[in-house]
Amino acid sequence: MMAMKSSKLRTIASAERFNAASYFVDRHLDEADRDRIAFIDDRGPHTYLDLARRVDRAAAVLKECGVGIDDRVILCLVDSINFPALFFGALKIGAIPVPINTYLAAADYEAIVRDGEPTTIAISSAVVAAWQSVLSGNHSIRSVIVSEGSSIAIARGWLSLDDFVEQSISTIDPAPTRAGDVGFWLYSSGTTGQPKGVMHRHGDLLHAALNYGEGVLGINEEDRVFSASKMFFAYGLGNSGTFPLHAGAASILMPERATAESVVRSMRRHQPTIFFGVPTLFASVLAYLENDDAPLSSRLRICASAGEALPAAIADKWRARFGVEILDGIGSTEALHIFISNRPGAVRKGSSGMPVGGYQVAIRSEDGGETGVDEVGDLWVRGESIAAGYWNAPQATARTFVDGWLRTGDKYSRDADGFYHYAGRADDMLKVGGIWLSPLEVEAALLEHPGVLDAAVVGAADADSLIKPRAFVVPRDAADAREEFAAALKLFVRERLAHYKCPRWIEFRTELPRTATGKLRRGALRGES
Ligand code: 3UK
Repeated sequence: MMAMKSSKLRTIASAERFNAASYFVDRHLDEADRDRIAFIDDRGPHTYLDLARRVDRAAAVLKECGVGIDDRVILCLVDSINFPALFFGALKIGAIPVPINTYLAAADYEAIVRDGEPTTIAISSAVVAAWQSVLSGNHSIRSVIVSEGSSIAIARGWLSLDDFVEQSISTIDPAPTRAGDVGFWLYSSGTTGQPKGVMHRHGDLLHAALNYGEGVLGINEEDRVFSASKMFFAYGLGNSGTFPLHAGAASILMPERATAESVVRSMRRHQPTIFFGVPTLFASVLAYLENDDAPLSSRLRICASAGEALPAAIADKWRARFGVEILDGIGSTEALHIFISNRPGAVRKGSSGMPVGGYQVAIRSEDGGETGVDEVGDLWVRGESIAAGYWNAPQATARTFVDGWLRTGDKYSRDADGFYHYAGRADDMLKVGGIWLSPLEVEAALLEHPGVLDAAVVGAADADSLIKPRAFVVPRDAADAREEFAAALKLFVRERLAHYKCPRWIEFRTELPRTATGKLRRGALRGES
């Protein structure tokens, strides 16, 4: 299976006809591979043969819905075998799968549908309620597929994927796509806070798997990987999907939300060799197991972290407790995956590591020249997995994708030994638990409360040096500046926005620092202790 050399694969991924479903799934249909385990989910293990059949059935369902080449298919799915089935099923017929976050609110889904104009959506039963109001309005969606649970589907006249899986169908021929054809989108709210469809090519999936999955982690057939980050994130899509499929390894999928409890349970049960997380999760697992000495997985050989900077103290504690180092690396939805990373056995704590093979990295000063040692500048990256651009946003595309380079929006410095160090964002966006958070969105939610006159949100470090949202609120009635009102406001935000967007701390002020022109001075609030 691994006989083909990387250099040959790189050529395939850049020139010839290439359909990601043929490569990642159907390539494993020879006798030596097909009975190996590809995924383990709540229903048990699924072989590579089973995966290929499910991909073909998902492709057949999509065709039945009238989905054709370049039609967008939104996937709002919890992690299970049905995710790769629909993702690769859509890619196989030349349609554009668009995985989206299952934790968003109805208004977010509505904005994405308006922007991307999908003809079909596939949703998990767990998110049906959030989609209800979107589907009752005006939209481009002609068909709804429910991933699991046929009774919900029957009641609403939707299709049930599980019912199709029981039927036998003939194999589906892959659409004659090329590596450079756009294959899928991922919505990201980086930079502006407005979600934008990041358009990736079929070949980008293979490049990320070669560069990081194989090049840095050396994932192989013996590995069993587990990612706490879900497949609808670029991070999880590589970790749980394309990396193990590239290597012929097995991948553990967990439908529940990743909490310390669910992650520990899953690791102890399935014994992964590689674990992917975000700093917040590593910290919460350490806290959760404070009085529990049992191992997580006796086979664990590598842990990887991304999404936000990994504080050295968490890496130290993790290594002392589990005997495995955490490799911090920076990636982005636009780059598809990690492009600067620490290497096994050569970790520089507190740094993001060194450029991953296949990527060129530059730190530029204001005048566009490259910065010197230890000097902070703007991080740019170039490489073959980088997106083709944003859907329907030419100005944002022109700002971010310049002369083949991607502007990350991150501030970075490089030390004398060549290690890269994160130095914050160039904009006001926050990464909380590895996920984008726009302060403006949380401020807008707070301002919807009739008792709030003014509000500002900035990032503040918690006891683990991890950034969480901190809100400053000017109450309409000064007598409201009390703990009860703060608790009520948190509840108010939690009802409107995804759970991770709720402020960790709310503090009351009589006014907020603003410039002469009325612009909020977030910098001043960031410095407040
Ligand atoms: C920040 C980091 C410091 C940074 C991602 C791995 O996070 C991912 O993608 P997003 O589009 O966000 C990208 C932004 O997140 N960031 C990510 N990793 C680190 N900052 N240290 C890190 N290790 O601001 C970056 O621009 O959500 C991560 C793989 C695929 C991904 N999409």
